[in-house]
Amino acid sequence: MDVDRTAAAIADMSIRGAGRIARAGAAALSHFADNYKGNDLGGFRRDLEGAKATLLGSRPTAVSLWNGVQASTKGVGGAKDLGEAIALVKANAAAFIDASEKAVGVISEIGAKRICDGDVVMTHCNSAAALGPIIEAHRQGKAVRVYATETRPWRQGLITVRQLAEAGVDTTLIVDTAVRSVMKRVDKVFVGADTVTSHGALVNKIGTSQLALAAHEARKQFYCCAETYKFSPMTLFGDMVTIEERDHGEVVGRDEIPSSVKIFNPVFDSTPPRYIDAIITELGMISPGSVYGIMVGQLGEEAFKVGGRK
Ligand code: RUB
Repeated sequence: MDVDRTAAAIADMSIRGAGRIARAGAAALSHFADNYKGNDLGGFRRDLEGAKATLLGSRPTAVSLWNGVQASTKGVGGAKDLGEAIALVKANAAAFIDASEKAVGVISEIGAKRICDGDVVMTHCNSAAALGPIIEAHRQGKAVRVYATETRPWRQGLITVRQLAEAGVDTTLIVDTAVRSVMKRVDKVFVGADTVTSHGALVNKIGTSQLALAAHEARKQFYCCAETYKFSPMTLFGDMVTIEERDHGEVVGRDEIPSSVKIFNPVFDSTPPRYIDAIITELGMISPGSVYGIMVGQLGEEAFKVGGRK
């Protein structure tokens, strides 16, 4: 799909979920490179910047999209000619998509080991990375039962319960307001991530922090499943994560309530690291405090030299 259509599909959420939007962004840049009609390298680089900006303007919170776009365009500045630049974007994008898909497989294997026979797991929204371990544990023959939240207002929980049911997992749908009450029946919480900050905070679907608080209060384990391309390099340098606010029409019809009532529809929230037992990544199970070291390793020392930040 081309860049404009991909950006529109991400914005209207026909493509959603941090991993999927990152792969869609990479695929759109590959399509852009493959179909480039110009004939000079300078023009390609300029148009590529425009394509990146279009994609990044679609949704603000998931850093996975930014990391996918950066990974797909790495090295273009050093390309000798147009052909090399085009080939580079296509190869980078394909490598990113492949690594992203494999990462979910590794997270599934690692996460499944944290699920014991007979465990009851709660999950929120719809996350491929969080469902992977549950489905893998079930595939391994462990008896696992799941409580999945509805996830207002988009009701991504319905996608989750369909996927779990299709995989044969014993699944119960609950409304979001039932989280604290149901937590006493639960052993572990598994959720995904849109962004993980350098100090290990988790930015994920609105309501995630309520699950974390309820799990903490009930002394239940809380796991975040996140590929490392959901780690935000910008947060290392002090930037805040932008929490997306979406249209009030997603919450309630305007004519259903008095016109004087305002509607606030933030779609992500932040869970402090102290409520997270571990982050399950493709590099292994880590503490929230280890995120900083992994990001520094991935960025390289150059980024931290005074004036070195691009
Ligand atoms: C989706 C959401 C998911 C993460 C991780 O929000 O919060 O938990 O994106 O998903 P939305 P995955 O529906 O608003 O995009 O593990 O699939 O990347």
